[in-house]
Amino acid sequence: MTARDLLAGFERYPLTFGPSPIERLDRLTAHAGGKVEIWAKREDCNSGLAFGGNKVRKLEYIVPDAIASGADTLVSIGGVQSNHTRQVAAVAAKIGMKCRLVQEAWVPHEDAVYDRVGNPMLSRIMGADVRLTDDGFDIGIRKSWEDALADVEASGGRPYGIPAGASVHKYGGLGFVGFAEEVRAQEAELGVRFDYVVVCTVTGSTHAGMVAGFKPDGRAANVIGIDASFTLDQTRAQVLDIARRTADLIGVGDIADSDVTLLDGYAHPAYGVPNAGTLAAIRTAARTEGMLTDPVYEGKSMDGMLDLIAKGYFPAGSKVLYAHLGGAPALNGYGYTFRNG
Ligand code: 5PA
Repeated sequence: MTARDLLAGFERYPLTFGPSPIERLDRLTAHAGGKVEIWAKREDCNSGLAFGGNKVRKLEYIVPDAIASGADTLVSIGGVQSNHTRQVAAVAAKIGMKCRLVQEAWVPHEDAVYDRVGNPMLSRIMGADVRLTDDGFDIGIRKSWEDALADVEASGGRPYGIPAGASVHKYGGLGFVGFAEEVRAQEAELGVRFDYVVVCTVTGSTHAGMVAGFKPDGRAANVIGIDASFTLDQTRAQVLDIARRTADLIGVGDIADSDVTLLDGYAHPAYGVPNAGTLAAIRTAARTEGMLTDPVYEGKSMDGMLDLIAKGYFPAGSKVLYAHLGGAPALNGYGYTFRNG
């Protein structure tokens, strides 16, 4: 089976530059002891749409359905500094739709300007109707989002709903099946084979898409999810569910519980709140590679990867591919934390 066959039956609306680059992180590799090679696949620069990120890749397979539905407004949801909602705002602008965003109070934050900078600011600039609510963190289907859909409809609009992280959407997992296909093609070009992929997991469809996409070559369980939700059981159940539905869609057979590797220990003390390990990892990646990661997601998966390397989780000689999923705009909401660098 050629890699591209997995998504042959699905329409894709191009929003990315093409395959995202893969690079070897030599200084980070040396910093981490040199026994394990660290590479990165840069979803954080996958598109010219408002800094890109993992949601742009997912939305490529959702936009055709949105257009076919006759909708005129994309309606989505996330925390105040959601990267996902910023990417939905960018995509709405790009395809000429309106955008209504619910930004829930998922994170207890310190910075007074938290809701004025970074992602919500970018979404406002792109014309989205940004509404803040007081509801707390939850990756499931939210009443505030259903209310927003009803509200758009009541005011004469034609809403198209995209749930948190575009995850619990029938096509939410397809984008990261495409990631797996790209990796296989790039491995052939580069003459390398990655033993592990490290990914930050919260609403689940990034990880789930990879599980389905790597299932045919036996690498599903080598996708190492680092939980950043701090609601591990709910996230694990959601990853499994999306992986199974996505595997069904693309016809790659059954997903076993053991195909999902989701590790605990790096999300504390709460979703969106960095711990000392998160901050150290952010500074390490920035100071060795000039690569920016954020306190909510990628800093946590970077911490997880570096800690696992230090503990000998990956056998010596392994090639580890860090999936950099974006998120740096949220750094602006953490100015106090980084006031001294
Ligand atoms: C996000 C998600 P999943 O939600 O698909 O598991 O991806 C986790 C993730 N890295 C990893 C970055 C930079 C992310 O933005 N962000 C959400 C958001 O609202 O931004 C969906 C939670």
